[in-house]
Amino acid sequence: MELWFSEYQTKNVKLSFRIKEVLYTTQSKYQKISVYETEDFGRILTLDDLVMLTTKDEFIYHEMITHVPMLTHGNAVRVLVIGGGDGGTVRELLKHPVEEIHLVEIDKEVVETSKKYFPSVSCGLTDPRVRVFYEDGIEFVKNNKGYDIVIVDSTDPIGPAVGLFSTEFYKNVSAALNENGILVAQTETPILFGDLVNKIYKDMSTVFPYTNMYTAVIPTYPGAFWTFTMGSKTVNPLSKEISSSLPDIDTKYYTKELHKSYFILPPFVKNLISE
Ligand code: AG3
Repeated sequence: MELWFSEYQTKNVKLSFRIKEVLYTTQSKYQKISVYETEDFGRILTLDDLVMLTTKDEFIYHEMITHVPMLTHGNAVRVLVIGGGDGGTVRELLKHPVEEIHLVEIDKEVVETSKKYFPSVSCGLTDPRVRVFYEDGIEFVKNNKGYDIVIVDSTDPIGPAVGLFSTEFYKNVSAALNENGILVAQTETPILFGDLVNKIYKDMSTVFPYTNMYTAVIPTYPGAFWTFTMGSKTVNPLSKEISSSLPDIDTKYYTKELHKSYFILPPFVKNLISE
């Protein structure tokens, strides 16, 4: 018998993986968490039946959400990650000379699942520079400040993540950031959710004088083409040179040579966010 996992990316579009085995599934306080062993994409982690990562292509998302803001900033030492309980973003952050990483994940079971089933992703979570808080990131940013970078490594804007896409949240993040700090958030796909991408960009622009979108190809996310949006009070990523003295980082997708070009948007995306 053939076993398949499908994500309904919209009501009318599914992405399906033939699976060898269902390794784990549970209902946590917040969501359904599942782990599948697939034929072609390695292991996949889903939350409420939406693909969060596959071991085959997770490096693209985690490198791009981390190294683009880190290299733009140039000397970030204190970083906050909201969501990201799988640990992929933390693993990438640890390739930089950071002093302190706070990871705020609402669902402890996501962290535990990743530690058990995704050692290559969660490996940085036990590093002494990392502190994990099992709290709601929306509340956490109101009470914790002084970050160089805030990374919102969230799920889609449904359920508990809705508030992570609100203007009020962006304002609180702005207050939690140092003067030359940078917010970066995963901001969905312009292929299938154009209106949403437009709205997120607009909302971020009302809070941050510099709001810049960049993109990456992520085969297993809806539309296979994804956006990230960076906001800052003082840093314009387009005019900032990437210092050649920064250490080389071990990456498979991100490269310093392409850094600035990631912000050059295809005309359909540029038009979408200027509408
Ligand atoms: N990032 C999940 C992005 C949203 C994917 N959406 C979807 N499959 N419908 C968080 C997980 C990686 N740390």
